[in-house]
Amino acid sequence: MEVKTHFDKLARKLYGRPINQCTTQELYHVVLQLTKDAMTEKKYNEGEKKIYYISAEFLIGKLLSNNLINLGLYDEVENILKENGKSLTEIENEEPEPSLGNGGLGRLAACFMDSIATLGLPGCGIGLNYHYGLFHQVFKDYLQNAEKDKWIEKDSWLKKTDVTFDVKFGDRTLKSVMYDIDVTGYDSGMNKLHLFDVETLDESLVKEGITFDKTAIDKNLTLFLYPDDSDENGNLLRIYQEYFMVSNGAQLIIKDMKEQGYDLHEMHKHVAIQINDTHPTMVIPELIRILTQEEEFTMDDAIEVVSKTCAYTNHTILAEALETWPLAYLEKVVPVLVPIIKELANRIKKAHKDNEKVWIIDDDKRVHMAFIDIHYGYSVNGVAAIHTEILKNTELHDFYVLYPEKFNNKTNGITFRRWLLECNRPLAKLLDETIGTSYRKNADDLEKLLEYVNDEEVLGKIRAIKDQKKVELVKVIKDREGIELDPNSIFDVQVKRLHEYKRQQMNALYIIHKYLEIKAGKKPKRPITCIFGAKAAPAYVIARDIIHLLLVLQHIVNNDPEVSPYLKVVMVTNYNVDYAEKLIPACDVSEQISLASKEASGTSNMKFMLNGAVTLGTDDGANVEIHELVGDDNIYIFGVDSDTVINHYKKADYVSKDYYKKSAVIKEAVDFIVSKEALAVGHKENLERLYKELLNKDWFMTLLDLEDYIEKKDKIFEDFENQDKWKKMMLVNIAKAGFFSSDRTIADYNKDIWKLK
Ligand code: 26Q
Repeated sequence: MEVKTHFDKLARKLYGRPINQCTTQELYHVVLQLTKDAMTEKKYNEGEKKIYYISAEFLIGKLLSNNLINLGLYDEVENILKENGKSLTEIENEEPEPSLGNGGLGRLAACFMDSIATLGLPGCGIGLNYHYGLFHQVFKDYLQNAEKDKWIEKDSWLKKTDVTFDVKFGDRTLKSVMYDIDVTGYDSGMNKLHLFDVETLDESLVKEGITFDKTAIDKNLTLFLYPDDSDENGNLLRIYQEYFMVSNGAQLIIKDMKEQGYDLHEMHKHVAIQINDTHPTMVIPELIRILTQEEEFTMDDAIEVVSKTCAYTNHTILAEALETWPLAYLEKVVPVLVPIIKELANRIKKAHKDNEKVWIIDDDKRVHMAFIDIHYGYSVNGVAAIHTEILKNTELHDFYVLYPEKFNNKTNGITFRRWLLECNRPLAKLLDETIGTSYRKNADDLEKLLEYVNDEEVLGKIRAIKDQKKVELVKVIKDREGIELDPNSIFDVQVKRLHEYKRQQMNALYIIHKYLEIKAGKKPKRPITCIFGAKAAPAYVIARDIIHLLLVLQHIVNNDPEVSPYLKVVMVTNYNVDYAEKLIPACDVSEQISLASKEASGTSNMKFMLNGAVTLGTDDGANVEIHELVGDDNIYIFGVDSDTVINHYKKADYVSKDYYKKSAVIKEAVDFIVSKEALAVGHKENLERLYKELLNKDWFMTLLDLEDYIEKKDKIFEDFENQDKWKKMMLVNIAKAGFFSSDRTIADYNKDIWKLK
């Protein structure tokens, strides 16, 4: 049936009215149904071997527009709506966004789902159906508050299946329910995202904010996603969640294999399991348990086949973020796995008697989850070139010596469907008109744009699209935050989880520095708008203090009539995928300022580049590869390099106070945190704690790089005034972004690790 006819029929069927008489909310449900109907005509990808991507997080974002684009229906639906006086953008706003991820790792899993489907590879995601996701962020009294974030509605993308498994914990057995979300590929087949849930979940358990009874496991298991927070690591509930996820995953894999008539001894020929960080590590002992206890495998055979099936991705080099669980916790939650884990650990202990550093269970009886993955998996990958090198040379060096052949790099990528075609339609259209549409399937073709680096017309159009996107963002921020911005100012954006190593505090110190300069009469040539978006893990005290400082600065700067014409600060509320899609296309300067060696890859850096922002960053994570691709002239790099940082840690010789004492600029900026002006707005407790942290500890070396940062940032703002140069930088960044398509990343995973046909 023609889309238009179907659309009209659906509107009448669901609401008894033609399209032009439906409300926006009604139309959302009509378009949802229309899209779902179109998806029933798609086939699922099939093949001899399938990839199971297991992840505690899938930060999928809203799906309506994404699916319409992948199905090739977006323009048609948009036009039909327009003819009826309605707008697809308004309808998009009706869709709730699932917050099933913390940040990079979760969003990466979602981009990978899109690319696996697009490349026609048979695969699925396995995760959990958190009813309230991470949390919804609100600001009150210049502080972050966390609220539950309900996203599941009666009518949604979730499809309840009749697949169910028993999962046996130490103190109870829980029955699962499997929900599926169909993942459309761009102009290709579909795959499924399987999200497991418990039948007995009780949403009414949640009381004030995000507090709930932590002991009622059958009622709370899938209520919330855990924040990426080392302080709360000890919580048993996280282990319950992880085991529930992988036990369901393992049972599903065995069920699928049996249904296909495959021999379980040949699992590695039909299944590849990608373990997304250590969170799904227990899938290894769980599969071994099932094979030895229910399928009559010998331990040797089970270990062999599972080891040939499982591959591990590491996303962090922060030692404190690597999961190690007390054996006693595992004994309580998953006693069935403990004998297997002990057996796996004993084999390693025996084989490497003199090398305690590679033992799975340490002297404190903690189980190192990553070590299980490395010993009993066939591949270990980092997520950017420098990250993999640091893993090999430093963090996981002892393992690299044992298994050099297992280590490989897979530089992260992003799906261009969401991060270009969807969030920046005018830019996609310009590219279509200028270099043809082949870049949509073959991202490297973006390089064709380089031919236009001296073409005034194309350069002008790129600039005009950026300006249009800035105007659109100004409206969004006015509506959502009530803050008025100047679209002619420079938009400088730092959006990512709040973490000390990402150094939002360094950006804050720059703002203080600029504020003081303006107060002293030194005005920037063009107004500057500093935009932040970040959630802090609720138990991460200093991270919350940094948010507090940003909100205090927002108040002071924006309300100072001497300063606000030249400088504005906005911390957007509840930064999420939807906000990212609006912020990223509107950004001039992309802040990627982590302490060198600490950011495994970063992925927003790629999204910004693709949308024509210029990076101000350290040589860290994927910034290093961006730097290599665009060259020194099209990026602004500052700060000490990763070797220097690693050396400082080794020698423990970084003393932040030395930098504070040495530089009047640094001292002035840091002191402002506890100045009369700041304390008049903010809270003494938060501001003093942060001040002391910077002065006495500064574990992530903010003050070490601050002066260089100020200098480079002033330079990038100055260069913005040379628009002839700036427009070329924008173009080069877009043209060189092809490497960061997740289609390339997934093709690499497949070629080197999964080997699906
Ligand atoms: C661990 C234990 C208990 C509770 C939570 C966690 C936990 C949860 C989430 C630990 C870490 C995370 C998330 C990590 C993450 O997002 N890492 C980012 O991954 C991106 C994709 O590879 C990289 O680009 C980023 O550099 C990296 O920080």
